Amino acid sequence: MEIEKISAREIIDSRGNPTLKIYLETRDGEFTAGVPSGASTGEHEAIELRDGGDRLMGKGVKKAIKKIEKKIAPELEGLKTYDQKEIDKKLLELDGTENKENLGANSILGVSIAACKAGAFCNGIPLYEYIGKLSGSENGLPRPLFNVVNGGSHTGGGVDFQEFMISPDEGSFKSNYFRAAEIYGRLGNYLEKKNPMWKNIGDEGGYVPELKTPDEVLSAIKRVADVDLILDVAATEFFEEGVYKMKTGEKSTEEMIDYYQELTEKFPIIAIEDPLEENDFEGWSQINKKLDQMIIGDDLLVTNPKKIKEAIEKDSCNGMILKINQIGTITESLEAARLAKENGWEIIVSHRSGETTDSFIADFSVGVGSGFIKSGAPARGERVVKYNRLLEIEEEISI
Ligand code: 2PG
Ligand code: MG
Repeated sequence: MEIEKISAREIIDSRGNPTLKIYLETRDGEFTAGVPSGASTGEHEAIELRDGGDRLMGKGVKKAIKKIEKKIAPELEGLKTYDQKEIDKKLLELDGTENKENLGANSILGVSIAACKAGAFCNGIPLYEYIGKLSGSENGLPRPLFNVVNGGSHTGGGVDFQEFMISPDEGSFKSNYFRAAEIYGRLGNYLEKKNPMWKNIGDEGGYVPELKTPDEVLSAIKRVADVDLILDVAATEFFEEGVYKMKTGEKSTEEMIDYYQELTEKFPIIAIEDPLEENDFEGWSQINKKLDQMIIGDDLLVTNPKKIKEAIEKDSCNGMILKINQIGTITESLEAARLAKENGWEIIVSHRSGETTDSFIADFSVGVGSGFIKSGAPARGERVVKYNRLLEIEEEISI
């Protein structure tokens, strides 16, 4: 099955920003992909191509569409859809830059995902199974992490830490998902009683209560459920002039580490993502040594094999966030997963705060056999479409 035509259109994402939808046509059907976009993006992520200027606040993707239709399509049309490596290699060659600024990681990723879906179809197997074959991993259902309180740059004026996640551990994916939805509902009722405005939500569907400190948020969650907790601090977002500037005052790196230790003694926290800023590999090594919790690199690693190798050498973390749009192609994402696994790290496949209703990452997480997935709250269409797809996969796999 060959690629006959590739085109793209500008659509709107879950945050109201323009993004790309890609259409890849073959003789046997059309395959589409929606491209996600972050807010708390890492400095070293691959570059999204946006139009600039005034239209749509500079965020339009017409330039990216032009690159897809004029540069990428003519080179890829005629290639076999089952050759993901070859397709991704061609995309990298065409771009020719280190950070994908020429074609844009958004253009490249959309085409790479659509080709992957076509590849699964022409092999006559489910997408997760096909990704499993590409990655050489055993398929497995991930344990979900649900973001129930939003903060940082996913809110207007929320608490400093960006994400407060819960992760029921009751066995099946379905039981964890449904339990999380129940806790989410109970937490909403609890917060609403304190103040109806506190039930309002942020970019990833979690509540945004007007609480000042992470302790207060964690205490509120603890009031409604005894459940494992995960933080995404996204610390780079409030790191300024060598210190962490929070609403409650400033902290040095050492003080931040002590603060995390205190929090882990008070609450059942199993993992902390981006506890320190994205360039401080040494500070990360200290916290990784000091705490027993999983220390997860997101902005630190940006799903980039080079950064992952540096973190492995310095022992800066023991887990990584895997975001396909941080690096840009499926093949490179699989390489990142392979490196992490080889080193015994945990992998959390992740959505972005700006999402579409494409459920690709659900299949991707099962395919690479990641231990975890995070896709926001157990609420809002663009979040639950991934979790709901995992329900289907779980049922399919268990037959
Ligand atoms: C993160 C992500 C997703 P964003 O920091 O992990 O939750 O946020 O997409 O804004 O980078
Ligand atoms: Mg993060």
